[in-house]
Amino acid sequence: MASNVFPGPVTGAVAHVPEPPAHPAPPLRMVVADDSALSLAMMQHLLGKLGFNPQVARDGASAWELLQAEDVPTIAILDWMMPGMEGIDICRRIRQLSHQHYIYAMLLTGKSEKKEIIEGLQAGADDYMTKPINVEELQARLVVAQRIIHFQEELFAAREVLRNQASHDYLTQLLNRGGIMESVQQELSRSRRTRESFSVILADIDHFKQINDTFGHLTGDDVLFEVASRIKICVRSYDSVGRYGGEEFLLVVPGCDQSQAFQVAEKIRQAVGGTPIRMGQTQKAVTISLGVCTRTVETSPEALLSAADSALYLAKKSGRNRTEVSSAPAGLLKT
Ligand code: GH3
Ligand code: MG
Ligand code: MG
Repeated sequence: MASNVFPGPVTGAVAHVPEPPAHPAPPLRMVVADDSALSLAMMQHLLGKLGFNPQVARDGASAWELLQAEDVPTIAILDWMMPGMEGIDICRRIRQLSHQHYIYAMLLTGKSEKKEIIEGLQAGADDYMTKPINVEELQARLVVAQRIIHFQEELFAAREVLRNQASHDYLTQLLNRGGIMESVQQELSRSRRTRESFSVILADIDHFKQINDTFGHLTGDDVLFEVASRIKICVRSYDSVGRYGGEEFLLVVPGCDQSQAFQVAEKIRQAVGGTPIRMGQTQKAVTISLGVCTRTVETSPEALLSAADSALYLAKKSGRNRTEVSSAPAGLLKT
């Protein structure tokens, strides 16, 4: 049902609208929806004066479409009564969206009964304004909205930092053991669905203890960082690299069969060993040994890792600075 509430005169003279701050924060993306062209034009005008540049919608469905855009709007000012999807329905839908991005929903309506206000807030509106629009009230409420949004954004950013810290290794900035094992698990599930093969590569720096013993632990740390950086530039964006242990690295290379994974491993071996690494006043070649294992039939992460570890052990035993490919445990992996 279309709203027949005339927006009425704007109270709080437009001439009194305070100037936007001299150095405004980046403008928030905003959607305003109203089926009354007059109300919409008035809101657009007022919001423009307050420094906003809203996207407008003449019905609920169009507003909902705008709210689902990739560049999600942060504030939605919604008329309650609109044909098709009402503002209150949009509030309910907004609250069902994932909380990657918070949309601050304001209902703007001629409905001013207590029970209506309660219903609107219960549907998920963060704020409730009644028509006719009072420009000073609108501005004050937008200041509240911005304060909450700013706080939300800080919380989301802090959560992202914590998530990143929980899955990454501080020294090398690679995934940590938990992070890379999650990638193994995910890739295993994906390859079960797609029947596509994928490989893991376990790599271990040769005689790393000697580097620590000769140049000290801090230089050892620098070498770890440099080796990690060289490994990273050898892989594609959809490969995962993690620090599996002290001087051991684990790579997950989706879509790679055994010979392709062997080539990746050899590329890494050459990138690490091909150019000496600075250690204090001198520089020295550092080599790495690698074990490759390819998933071709049902297996577990443990079996996969254990097979890659056996291949790595063989590479160490056969003289280091080399890549060996897994000879799979019987019945688990086909080579
Ligand atoms: P191999 O060729 O058989 O792999 O010999 P290796 O010396 O590399 O292996 P070993 O396991 O004997 O020694 C690994 C060393 O790595 C011992 C440990 O102190 C060192 N290490 C582990 N984590 C770190 C770290 O975060 N920083 C530094 N500097 N050293 C580390
Ligand atoms: Mg080692
Ligand atoms: Mg080791």
